[in-house]
Amino acid sequence: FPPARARLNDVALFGHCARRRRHSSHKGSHGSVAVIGGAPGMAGAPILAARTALASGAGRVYACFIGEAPAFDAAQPELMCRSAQGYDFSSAVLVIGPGMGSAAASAALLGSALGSESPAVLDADALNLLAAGAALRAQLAQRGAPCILTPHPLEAARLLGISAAQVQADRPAAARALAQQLAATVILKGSGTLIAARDGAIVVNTTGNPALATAGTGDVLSGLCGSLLAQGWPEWEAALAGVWLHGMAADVLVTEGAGPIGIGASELIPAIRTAINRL
Ligand code: NPW
Ligand code: AMP
Ligand code: MG
Repeated sequence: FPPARARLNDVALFGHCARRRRHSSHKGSHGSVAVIGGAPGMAGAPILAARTALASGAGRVYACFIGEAPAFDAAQPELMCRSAQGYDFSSAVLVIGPGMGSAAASAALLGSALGSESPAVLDADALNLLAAGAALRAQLAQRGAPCILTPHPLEAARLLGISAAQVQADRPAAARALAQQLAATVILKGSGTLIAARDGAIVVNTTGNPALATAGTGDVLSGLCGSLLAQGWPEWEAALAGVWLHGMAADVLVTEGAGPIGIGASELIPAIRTAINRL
């Protein structure tokens, strides 16, 4: 883990949040995460997020599908696969949006989830549904619970009603505007990911590389941020550390010669586990 070791010093900003596990701790001590997504054809997205949540330390993880739920995840039977319809959104940190689709049923589920007081990470189609729905945005702005939004530039553009090129032309302004308008910590993804707080504070992430430019890596990030929230990290630190660890995992894989070409999002997951245990 040689380059990571030096760069882990960067993490002093939020290292106080990483606690050793108490000897007597149990699964209930480490929080629960429910990932909500998985419209037909996109079941892989919530599975990636849910597997990441487990590998980064959450005590219990549910994968909740808009489409038909698989009986279980054969590669990771620890996951609990459920239908999103009728799920009790009050009992876990929510990661909403990976592969969720934009059908009316997805919008209704997002509204129900936002109606709970659970901390939430909103990603992918949850962001697209928010962009299309003023009532959902109003519901979000009224919530008191911790909330992290993880848009890529096009998702940020949809939310702001501008083009992705305009977002990219002034990334700090776009990230700050979203954080203020939607009352959340915003992770504006892409090379040099920005993390923006409601009060205007902004941080540029130093880890990560083009190995991450492949399908599913954003779903992994949302599961990681949800897992840190579930383990008691505050919203700001969970966003900073989630982005940093996600990029660090990709950097380690490249250092080991596994990339940048051809890394799959699922390969990040064990590398994230290693990075978080080092932390
Ligand atoms: P372009 O090509 O430059 O015009 P979408 P999505 C742009 C699920 N997934 N810098 C870029 O636009 C997700 O969870 C399911 C600049 C790109 O083509 C969602 O629910 C998977 N531009 C759903 O699919 C694995 C950038 O945005 C466009 C940028 C759709 O999500 C894959 C894509 O945006 C996927 O995660 C950057 N850094 N990054 C599964 N296995 O089930 C992105 N763009 O149209 O919102 O589509 O992000 O693929
Ligand atoms: P998504 O588009 O939602 O799948 O998210 C892609 C993830 O990969 C985000 O965390 C991006 O910040 C990251 N990513 C994509 N391309 C790059 C790049 N060239 N350098 C660093 N990170 C990247
Ligand atoms: Mg995405």
